[in-house]
Amino acid sequence: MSTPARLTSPHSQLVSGLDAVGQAHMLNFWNALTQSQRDALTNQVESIDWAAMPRLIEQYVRNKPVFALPPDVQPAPYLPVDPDAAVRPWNRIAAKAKGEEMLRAGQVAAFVVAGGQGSRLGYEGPKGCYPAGAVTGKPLFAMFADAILGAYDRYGVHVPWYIMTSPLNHDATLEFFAAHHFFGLPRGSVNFFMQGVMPSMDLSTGKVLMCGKGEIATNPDGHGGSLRALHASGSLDDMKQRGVTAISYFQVDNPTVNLLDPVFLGLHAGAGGPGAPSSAEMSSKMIPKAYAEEKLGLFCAHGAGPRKGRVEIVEYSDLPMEMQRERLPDGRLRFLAGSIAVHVLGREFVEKLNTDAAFELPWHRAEKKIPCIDCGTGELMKPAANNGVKLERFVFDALPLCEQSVVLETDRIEEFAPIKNAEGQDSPQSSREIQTERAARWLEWCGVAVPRGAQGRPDCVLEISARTASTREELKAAGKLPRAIERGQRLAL
Ligand code: UD2
Repeated sequence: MSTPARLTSPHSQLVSGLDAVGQAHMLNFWNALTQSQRDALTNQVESIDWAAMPRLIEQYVRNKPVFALPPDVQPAPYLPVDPDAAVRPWNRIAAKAKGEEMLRAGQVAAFVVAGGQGSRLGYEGPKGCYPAGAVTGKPLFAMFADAILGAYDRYGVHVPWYIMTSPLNHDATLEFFAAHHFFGLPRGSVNFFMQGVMPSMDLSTGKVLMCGKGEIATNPDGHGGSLRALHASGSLDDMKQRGVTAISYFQVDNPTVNLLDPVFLGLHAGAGGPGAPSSAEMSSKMIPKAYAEEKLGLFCAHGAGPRKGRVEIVEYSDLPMEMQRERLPDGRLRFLAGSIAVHVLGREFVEKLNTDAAFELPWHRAEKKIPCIDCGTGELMKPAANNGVKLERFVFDALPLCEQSVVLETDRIEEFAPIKNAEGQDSPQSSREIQTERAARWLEWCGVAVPRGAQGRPDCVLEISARTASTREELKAAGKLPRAIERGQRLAL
């Protein structure tokens, strides 16, 4: 990555540097600021790569870049959830054995991206603190900690956990972990680091917005910022010292994610897949989209061009709707594979990106309502309509840079119960229902009777901690199961 050109104090240099890029309005209230406010603003200004800003503003704020689809875009091939399927069968036993070997050897790290703003849910505070357990109301972070503790019980290794925060929620996240005694995890195996931020810009002028007289309005630079932040924070070096080769990446909003899945890890490492075994650089899980309009990124492949055959996730808003509605002769959606934002990143792959001077992920533009001050009067404004642009990078834009990439199908009920919205789809309520349905299926598979209502839905509320089991086989092995669940019962195992 190229070294960003940053401005340095003293004040006169800040003024001339910002003036040169048309952003001197940020210092309009300098004389009214206290010394500590001036220092804070100076630090903020110095942390931004101003040399890059005029080009970004021209490209993404004053203009709306048109998304370029991969040439001759095709649906990406994937390994089916059933390893014995007729198309692309694979060897589950070999993949699982390899993944378990990696876990036992301490070669796997867990990595959650938790720096987002979580504005859709309307929850104050870091999303990982949200009470998500269907029965226990456990916070999301505690549910992930359970999975890591479960891996210790099974493989005898403390899997190191890396948590990416942002300046919006870093301190609150650390306080939450401290208050909960790191959920029983050894302190030395939990690592926090902050992602970068980008200034938010005025939609019509491209001027940087100020959220106070001495503060720039910023937004986290997207989960794609993690690829740089893993390096800049020293986390990659730390992983290398620990012998980590595979980074298990997941989002903070999904309580049923199987975050240390040996089968997926083994496939990523080249075991059990079709063809010659060779380790992938970045792998992904997908679920079949429930309907054409479902808001999931879509696994596509380059059908032509220099990256022919490579995988790329195209965001649902970027793939034309008529393509999303295309059907195969058997009635299935042609672009079926939706992303649940679960990946394995090769540690060496992320290192390679960070040492490549030409590496840069694209920016994505989003129009937002951003509270800010009027830089003439200093008055605070709460916009009723979108007034600003925020720029973010997406981690999955690294996929087309991979020569080898595994896409594995999974079952929606097994590992996708995200909490994104306050109500309706992907809400706390829908997540509790999926957690219960998954637990019901596992229990029934183990021979436990589960009461179901008229529409076949479980007539009870169930939650299985990932410490108890992360698969139905582990649940059976855990034993001590009831013979039947009572109607209306709330049971956490
Ligand atoms: C994401 C995917 C979508 C689909 C879906 C599955 C994008 C753009 N879209 O949609 O294709 O796969 O997930 O659940 O990713 N985050 C940070 N820092 C940031 C921004 C986000 O850590 O600067 C984290 C955030 O805390 C969360 C995750 O990234 O864990 C997802 O972010 P989102 O809510 O912006 O993405 P979403 O749910 O719209």
